Amino acid sequence: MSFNTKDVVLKEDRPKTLLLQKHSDYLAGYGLNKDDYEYCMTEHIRMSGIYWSLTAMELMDQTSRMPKSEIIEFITSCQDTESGGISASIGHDPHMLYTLSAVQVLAMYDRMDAVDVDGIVRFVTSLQQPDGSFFGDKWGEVDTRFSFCAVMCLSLLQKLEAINVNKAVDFVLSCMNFDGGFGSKPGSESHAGLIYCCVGTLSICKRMDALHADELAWWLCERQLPSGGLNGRPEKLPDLCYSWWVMSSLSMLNRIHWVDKNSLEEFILACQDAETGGFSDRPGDIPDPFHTLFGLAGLSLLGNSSIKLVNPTYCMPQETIDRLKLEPQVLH
Ligand code: GRG
Ligand code: ZN
Repeated sequence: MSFNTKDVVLKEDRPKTLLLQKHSDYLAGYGLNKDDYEYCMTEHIRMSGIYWSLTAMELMDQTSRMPKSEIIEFITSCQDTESGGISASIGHDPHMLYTLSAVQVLAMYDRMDAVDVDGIVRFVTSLQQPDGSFFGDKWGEVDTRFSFCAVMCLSLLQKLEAINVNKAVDFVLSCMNFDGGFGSKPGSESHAGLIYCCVGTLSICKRMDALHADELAWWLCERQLPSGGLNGRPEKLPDLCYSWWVMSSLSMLNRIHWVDKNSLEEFILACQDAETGGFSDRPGDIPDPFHTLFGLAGLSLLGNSSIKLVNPTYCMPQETIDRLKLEPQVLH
């Protein structure tokens, strides 16, 4: 029997240095033409798109290139007066995911006054269930992503006590698997993206003691492939965004050195588009703002000094987390 590892091969002519100016130009130009095909096709995730772009610009110290007043006005228009929640775009339904993205953006801009904060707290608390889990919106899908969005959102508003934190933690712990990892709900397969959400929830709720740190970190570092890139679960291809989901989790676990940093850095740099700027999921693919943020944030975690320090729990600049006096827990 033979095993065929799913992986990519890095080409000799790949980008090997960080193309910061190109990435800043790429994000500054994104959405300037509102009729652009890609821009139209991403309307349903616009609020998160703004969070990805603004955070990436913050990490590059290029925030002034983003249209601040237009963004704040957009967020205000996306809040639903009835439920208090925030939607991805004007006229869309409010959802936990976009409520979090909006709050993250307002936290970075220090403009929480632009929304009805009590409304947001009402929306998030209304979605907690008797078992401690959270719905994403009124339609009732349960996922550990929404637990994370809820606690991150409320902590940024300094209102974490508005929910039952103990029950929120109990639900997340009920999603822990035999391998130390976590899935989207009890019994679901471990997945690096959801591990980030669950470890992040425990970090904000200061319950990192409940993790099986060595087992979990072992599963996470096994995500590294010969190319240096990381996959999200066994037998899958590497994808740049796992440089965030896996490395931020390892960073909260204080075990980032369990991964080979040099080969991961080479993989991340190879995911840059040297012509258009921006990062893609794998070398040679089309770039997007989502992978651009996680490429830069991943390099920040690896210690790249030309990028600002990112907070591994919040995926926001450390300086914003310090200004808000938040102290998410990390293992020592
Ligand atoms: C503040 C950064 C931040 C996030 C907010 C929404 C959220 C909280 C986290 C999402 C975590 C997550 C589930 C990430 C995974 C994204 C992804 C690449 C999904 C694709 O999954 P599969 O299984 O792909 O289709 P693979 O890589 O397994 O083939
Ligand atoms: Zn990805």
